[in-house]
Amino acid sequence: MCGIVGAIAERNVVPILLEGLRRLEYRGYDSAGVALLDGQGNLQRTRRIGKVKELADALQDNPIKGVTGIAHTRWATHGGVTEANAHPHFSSERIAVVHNGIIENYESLRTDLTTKGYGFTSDTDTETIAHQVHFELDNCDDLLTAVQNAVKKFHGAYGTVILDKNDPDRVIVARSGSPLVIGLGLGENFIASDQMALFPVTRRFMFLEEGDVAEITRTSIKVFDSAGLPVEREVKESNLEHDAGDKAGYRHYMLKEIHEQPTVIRNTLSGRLQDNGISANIFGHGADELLAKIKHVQIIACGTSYHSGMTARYWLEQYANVSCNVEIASEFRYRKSYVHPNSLIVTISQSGETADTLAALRLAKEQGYAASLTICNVPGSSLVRESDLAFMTLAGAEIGVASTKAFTTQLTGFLMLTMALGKHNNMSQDDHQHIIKALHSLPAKLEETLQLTDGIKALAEEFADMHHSLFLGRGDQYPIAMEGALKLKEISYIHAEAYASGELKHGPLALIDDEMPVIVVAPNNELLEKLKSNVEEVRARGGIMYVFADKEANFKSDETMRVINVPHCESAIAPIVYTLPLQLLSYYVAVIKGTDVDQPRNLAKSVTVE
Ligand code: HGA
Repeated sequence: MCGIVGAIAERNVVPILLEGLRRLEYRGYDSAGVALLDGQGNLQRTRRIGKVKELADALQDNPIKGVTGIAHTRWATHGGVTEANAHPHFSSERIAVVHNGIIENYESLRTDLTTKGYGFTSDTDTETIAHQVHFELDNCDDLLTAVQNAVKKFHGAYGTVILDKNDPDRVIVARSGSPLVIGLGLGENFIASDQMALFPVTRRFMFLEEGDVAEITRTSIKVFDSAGLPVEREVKESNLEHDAGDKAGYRHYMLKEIHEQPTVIRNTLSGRLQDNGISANIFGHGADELLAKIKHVQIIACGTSYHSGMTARYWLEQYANVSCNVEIASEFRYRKSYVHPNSLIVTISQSGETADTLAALRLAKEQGYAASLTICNVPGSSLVRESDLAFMTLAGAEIGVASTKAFTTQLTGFLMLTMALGKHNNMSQDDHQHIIKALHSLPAKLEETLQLTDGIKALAEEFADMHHSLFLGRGDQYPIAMEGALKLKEISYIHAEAYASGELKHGPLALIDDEMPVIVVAPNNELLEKLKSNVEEVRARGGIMYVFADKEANFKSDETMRVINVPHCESAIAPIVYTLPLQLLSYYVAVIKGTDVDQPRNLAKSVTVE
């Protein structure tokens, strides 16, 4: 989503800001801009609709320089995609602001500020920040105090960086609900919405906490908490890898990431899965004692991560004998829910910054859960910092907006969590051994599954002209069907719905005709016969089916059904194995349709607004 980069230095910061924006650009955005203070107290700005390249080209044609600057990539929430709505926003050519988040009470603030004589030049909520700070500044004459006073008026979420042309030796940053990190340099300091933006200039970071306001100069950082009291925030060294520039010869990041799955799952298992199981400390210090009390699991997530939680519910109840609920974070956070005794709250997020999931975790922490655990791909992210326990998926940087390897590593983590909880809840030895064996076989099984690529490419040709599709699965393959449908929607823009196949006759059968392809995931499990009956129901109504099936399931291709045999695997890992062909199908359909696979329209990665 929105990316923020800021710098205060002695050198020209434009290259640092542009490189920072480039490093965040894979997340998807619609416009970009930069504002700079030069040594002579001049405030200048350049903004462009489109990619960072448009902004970089504009800056090359009409260079501006500065030693202090803020830059932004925007994913519009309030106000259309126009240059006037792109950040940074100004108040009277004096105050400059970039912002990630939503100021929910912007309408009343705007009315109030307009009455006070501030002229608005954009439709954004963000512009109210600039004018409110300006107004406060006129009353107190100190930028830090002005920002501290201004943020008290904001409802909603913000990560914001503010410059004052008349106070060029410092920038003020504030954070509530949206991520912001300060990067420490030598005689220069930096700000970003994600540490990755700053890796070329520093590896030392200070993560701001909720409600913090900080004053940053070239040589100092002073942080104040929400009560305005000075606080120390720890400085951490980051050893995260990030090379967004490298597609390793693949045409898209998404394809690279699909093919990386055997390796990243091997990494995720390595040192964690032993011959006789796992040690609970892979979830963090003291995990075994915390997990020993757990009798119920509440999973909270959004999008693809929600589907991994849905899958985990089948495992936790079947193998670990703990009850489990799964809920979408944006629903959970706005309703009163019942907290079961001895409940573990589990959040799932690739970025660890998903706004709704983070808000749901914060709410849950006030509700009496026994402990919190996050399954996350980014060390040091807000969810990791704010949870009691964390399982780090070692998927590496995921650049494609449509999640692939983050999903399958999350599922891998859930199988290990199933063992850790099952240990305290009478999990059978057979089930324990089955999961261990299944996990050991997983990377090789995924390598074998990727060999299906050519068959799937051919199949994708038949899909590209379709406008709708139906995905069917039963049991733990139902969430995999949901994930398959989501992938197709996200990157090929084909309408796709997923149903638990037992639901067909309760409505969706009415949709079946030869223009509605039906994709079925059918491993050889105890629900196979039931699934076969559902397939016959579709066939009887003239539907065209594409069945991903275990060879031993005995599906045969004919004029109404194309069968793609997926390698036989242990049942515990079947949801992970069957995910890959569906990812490949979406990918090749999107390539044939010519969509922007890595940055699909209207979407963004790391969903930091609610
Ligand atoms: N509300 C602001 C910023 C949006 C944002 O943070 N997107 O990720 C705007 O619409 O410009």
